[in-house]
Amino acid sequence: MAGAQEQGLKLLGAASGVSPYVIRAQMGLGIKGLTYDYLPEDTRCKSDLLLVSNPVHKKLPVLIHGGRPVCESLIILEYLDDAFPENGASILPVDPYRRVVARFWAAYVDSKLFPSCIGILKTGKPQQRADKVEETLSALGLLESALAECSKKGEAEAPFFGGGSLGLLDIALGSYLPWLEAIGHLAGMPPFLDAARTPKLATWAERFRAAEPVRVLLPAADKVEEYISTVLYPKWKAALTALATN
Ligand SMILES: N[C@@H](CCC(=O)N[C@@H](CS)C(=O)NCC(=O)O)C(=O)O
Repeated sequence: MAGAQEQGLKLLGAASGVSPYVIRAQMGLGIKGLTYDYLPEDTRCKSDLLLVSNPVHKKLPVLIHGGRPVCESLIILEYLDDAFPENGASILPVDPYRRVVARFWAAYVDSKLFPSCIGILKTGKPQQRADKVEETLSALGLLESALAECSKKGEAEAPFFGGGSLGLLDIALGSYLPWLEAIGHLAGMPPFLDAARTPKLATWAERFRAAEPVRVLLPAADKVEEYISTVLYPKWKAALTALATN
């Protein structure tokens, strides 16, 4: 489905292949049927192109369209909808109220769910860890109710947060699925999403993993576990040591 408009689409992504944010952008590009050049970055040694394209946060992903950079994964998804309205399904709902609801929960997933969940591994203190587990489960409980509400489509329940097809919130939350699995496993806990506590989310997660273009983009949980063990644990340890010595 290549067209003149998509000329020069480049995605600055992570070489690790496990970044939920980069995967979001890839899912959006897949939904829109767009072809692009993938430029893998080593986050320990950022390229000049990344630093010039995202001088504020210096983070991935960055979508470059016709030489102009678009930063932040959720903003990239919105941009793809606006820039390529004729391509594939719409990522954001068309209805203005449903759009803001999707944006609200996508922001909640980033600002509350994921920080709580990764926080479980960042602390060695049992009480702090228990608090983070509680916060994660409570956030998932709220998302379970949000799914029931968002996926209402007439009388029947639609399969995704976005209704009949994957939308912004599906991608925002779904990109973290391998991370939730990996964090739960590393913390020695039962899975966060289970049929008894969050039945709708558990069924949604199965559907999400099987959907195109998710199937080929979502990394296996053990790859994320390896990344946490070999890259993040040492990084957190170094940060704690630096804090203690300053
Ligand atoms: N809010 C950003 C988060 C992006 C983010 O954290 N990207 C990671 C991907 S690995 C990154 O670039 N990390 C490198 C760094 O923090 O220096 C988004 O949604 O795009």
